[in-house]
Amino acid sequence: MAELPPPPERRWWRRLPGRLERVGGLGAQLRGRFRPGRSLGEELWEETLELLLAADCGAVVAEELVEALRQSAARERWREPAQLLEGLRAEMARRLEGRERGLSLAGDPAVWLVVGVNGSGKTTTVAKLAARLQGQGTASLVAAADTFRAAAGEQLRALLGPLGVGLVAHRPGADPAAVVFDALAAARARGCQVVLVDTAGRLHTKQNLMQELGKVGRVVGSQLPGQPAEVLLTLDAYVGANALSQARVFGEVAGATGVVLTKLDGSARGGYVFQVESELGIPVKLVGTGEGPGDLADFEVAAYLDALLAEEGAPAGGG
Ligand SMILES: Nc1nc2c(ncn2[C@@H]2O[C@H](COP(=O)(O)OP(=O)(O)OP(=O)(O)O)[C@@H](O)[C@H]2O)c(=O)[nH]1
Ligand SMILES: [Mg+2]
Repeated sequence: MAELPPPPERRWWRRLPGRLERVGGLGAQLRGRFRPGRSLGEELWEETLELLLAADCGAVVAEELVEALRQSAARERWREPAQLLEGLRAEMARRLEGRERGLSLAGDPAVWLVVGVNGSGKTTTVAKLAARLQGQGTASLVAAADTFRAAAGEQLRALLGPLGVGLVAHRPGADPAAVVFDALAAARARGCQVVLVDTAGRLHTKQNLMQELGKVGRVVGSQLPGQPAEVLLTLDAYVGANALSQARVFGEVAGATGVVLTKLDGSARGGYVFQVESELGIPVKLVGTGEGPGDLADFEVAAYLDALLAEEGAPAGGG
């Protein structure tokens, strides 16, 4: 019997010891600036803006947050800088809350497409999702639709083998749409509830990308109206802002419904979630915190803001 991954820990940042210094750093630094007795003036707004920029919130979001804070301070007649931290948290929460972050299981089966630039963590995420679904007692099947990279099928076989999750793969160079077609038929025959589709990241041109993803999407839609239920865009947190424009192309072409922020364990981009959501307009649904099958967690707004604005480092205790 395959060994199941450990249950995902609710508070994902606690699995990143020493990695999210800047996450904790922002809270500590804001507290340093919001000292009792300081006047709520230009200097303080400038400093707040700089800290938000340094935390990777992105210029647009950082300016909007400071502007909202400035207006709240005037409207509510705040006198004490300590009130700003509460106000900033509320503004941040307002931006992040109310977005659908759950993964849709609608469909018979539900099809989840995983797309993204090369090396961003697509194949690993597919395996993590298969492990998670299996842990929940949901049968899934994986379609190896990255036929572009010769070793992609082998990589999936190695990751899925220990889990005992089924894989549909064709020869390298085969038509990805044909792989998906076969996988859908196999999933229905076996009564699988979810089909996970791994796609290629290394495509030469946007034209090529459009054609290939378009064809995969058409096959899914014609076989199963209303599908795919999810199109998940993997985004490497480590590469930061440089990756966003490239990722946006994938997201737009594929019609992404959610972002998987991968490799968060290797980066310390505290405010990056704001930048991602504002630049891509797609909610972050999952975070990748390692290479193992269990290293995938739901993105939770309250937990994230707790960590981001914590007094120092990642908060200890609690579960
Ligand atoms: N530390 C860490 N490594 C990760 C994470 N997700 C993926 N990786 C690693 O990143 C590398 C690339 O991951 P893949 O899943 O192969 O990426 P991909 O998008 O499928 O790559 P291509 O198919 O070549 O486009 C691998 O070494 C993974 O183990 C994560 O959340 N944390
Ligand atoms: Mg891959």
